[in-house]
Amino acid sequence: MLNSRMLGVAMLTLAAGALCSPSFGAGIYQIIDVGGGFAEATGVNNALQVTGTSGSGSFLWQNGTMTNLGNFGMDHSIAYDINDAGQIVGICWSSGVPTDAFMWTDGNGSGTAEVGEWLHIGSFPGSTLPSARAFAVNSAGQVAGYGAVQYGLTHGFVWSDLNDNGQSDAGEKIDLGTPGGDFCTPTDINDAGVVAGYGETASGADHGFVWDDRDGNGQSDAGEMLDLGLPNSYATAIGDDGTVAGYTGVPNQPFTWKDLDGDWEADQDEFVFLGTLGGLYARPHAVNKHGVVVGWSETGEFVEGDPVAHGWVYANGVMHDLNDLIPADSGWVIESADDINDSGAIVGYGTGPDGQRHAFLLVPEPAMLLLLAGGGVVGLRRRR
Ligand SMILES: [Ca+2]
Ligand SMILES: [Ca+2]
Ligand SMILES: [Ca+2]
Ligand SMILES: [Ca+2]
Repeated sequence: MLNSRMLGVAMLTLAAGALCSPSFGAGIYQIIDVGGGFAEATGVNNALQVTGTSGSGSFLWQNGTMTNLGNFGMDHSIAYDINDAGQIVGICWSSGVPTDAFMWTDGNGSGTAEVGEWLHIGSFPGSTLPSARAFAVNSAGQVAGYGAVQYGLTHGFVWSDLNDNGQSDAGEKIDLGTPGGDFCTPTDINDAGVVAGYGETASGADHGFVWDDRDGNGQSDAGEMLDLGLPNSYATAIGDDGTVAGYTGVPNQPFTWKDLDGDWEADQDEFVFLGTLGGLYARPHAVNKHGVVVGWSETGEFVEGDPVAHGWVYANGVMHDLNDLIPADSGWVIESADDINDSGAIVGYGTGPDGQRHAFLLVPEPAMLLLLAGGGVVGLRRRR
């Protein structure tokens, strides 16, 4: 006889089996080809607009169509992020011109980039090396990046168009400085304006950090940049729930951290180490408001001496190889997951059925939504 507990286990096993069985649509993510041309998708927002870069420049993908946005007044560009308003940020450059950070806003709603719709953020007033980079934009239009102050010294910044004139003006950057050394690289900013990143400490080590304008004065003050304390570490993403994702370099360990006790200190028991897909190296790239993380990992396998890498999603304490969660006959190999939105849609790049690099969008089946929201499905079984 099954007792009630055993029955519960049996039912959960059934639920887990249903998620992975061929009868369940042969996978729990639908995979959409965003485009080829050596494309990589780096950002997806809650409206399922996707940005990234292909051989011909930055792109916006929406409603099944990839549109080339060009390079925002320069010869080359890389798009890194898109917010819920469809604003895209990244970097652009031409030979002989310092790399600059751009933000594009589709002012006329055409879905294409016209002159006057992009701005270059630039470095700090008085910088002797006017180069800047932007890596993330939140729903309020706050951009996280860094600017060169002089050769060999970069400061992190949070920029926003405070006077709403469509240009970057003096006084619109919060200068985050550095963690004590010569560089600071903010990598992400959440909708509360909290920044994750990494930089050099006074002793010359690389440390992951979190920055928050805790007193709300629009400036970076003492105590507002929190060193995560892990040696040789890099924070790469922050979710709207405050979950920070990052990794340590040697030995490589991807992690999450969240200030569970709210004391603005990185306590040891607040770190979760995520492991890898079996290889030596893994990196998280994004985390959504539910604390679900996506990234890249070596699998431990090698092809012609080169390590094989797959994209993954980490939810409810388990790192899943995304290749186990798509239809088995899709013809795709998912090599990296670069962003995830709040409903669990994931973008990145992989090898498509034609053997070329393509950008992809994974849209979760309803059961996956339930899992990612922590809504009662506890057992998601690996198929191998
Ligand atoms: Ca336009
Ligand atoms: Ca302005
Ligand atoms: Ca402050
Ligand atoms: Ca704490």
